[in-house]
Amino acid sequence: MRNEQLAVYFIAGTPNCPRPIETILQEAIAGGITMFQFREKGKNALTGAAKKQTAQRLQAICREAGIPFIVNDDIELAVDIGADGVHIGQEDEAASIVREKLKGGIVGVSVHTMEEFEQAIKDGADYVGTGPVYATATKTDTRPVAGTGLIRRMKERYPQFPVVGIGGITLENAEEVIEAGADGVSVITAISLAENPASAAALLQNSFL
Ligand code: FQP
Ligand code: MG
Repeated sequence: MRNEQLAVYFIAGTPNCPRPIETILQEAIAGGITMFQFREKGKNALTGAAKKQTAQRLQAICREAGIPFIVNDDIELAVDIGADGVHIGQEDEAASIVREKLKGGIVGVSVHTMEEFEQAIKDGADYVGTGPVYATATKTDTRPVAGTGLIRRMKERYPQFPVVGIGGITLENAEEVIEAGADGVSVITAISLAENPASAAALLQNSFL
């Protein structure tokens, strides 16, 4: 993958979307998102065949648009449908094992410290997501709010390694995350709950100007 593909990284599952997730993804793509992660979890999340069918519809939309389709946590599903990659956290399967299962695919890892970051690099991660940069309501089992300091130190030490910020990122604070050195911003609700997901995505792109 290229670092530029992390620029505006949209994450969503059906529970995050007040309208059909396919529609919101299409609008987000029209606004200029560069990557998509299917994160189907929490209350009312789809499972089994319904989850797989939705994943395949979203995968087709991403393929058509030429953006990577990443699956959160569910490595089996990612392998089954031939996703472009997976995203795993510290509590999920090890990156080295995932890399083996998903031959040639993108492996993203969540990190919260410089130590976890360096381990992820050793394990062969393609990019890392770090946060929560700001307070978030979407995920309850989070680490303490990190601010932009860790991103700054990570990119000072490994300038070329792809890093995306996550957690509480909005149209207002996205620029701060990019200014700290992140290759991109990852958001759920800033796009999924926006009145106009396309313009929200476009405004997030503007953080790079
Ligand atoms: N960073 C990113 C990304 N995506 C994520 N899903 C996470 C971090 C969080 O396993 P994890 O991953 O800690 O929690 P969950 O599985 O509930 O999302 F870099 F892609 F922006
Ligand atoms: Mg996870």
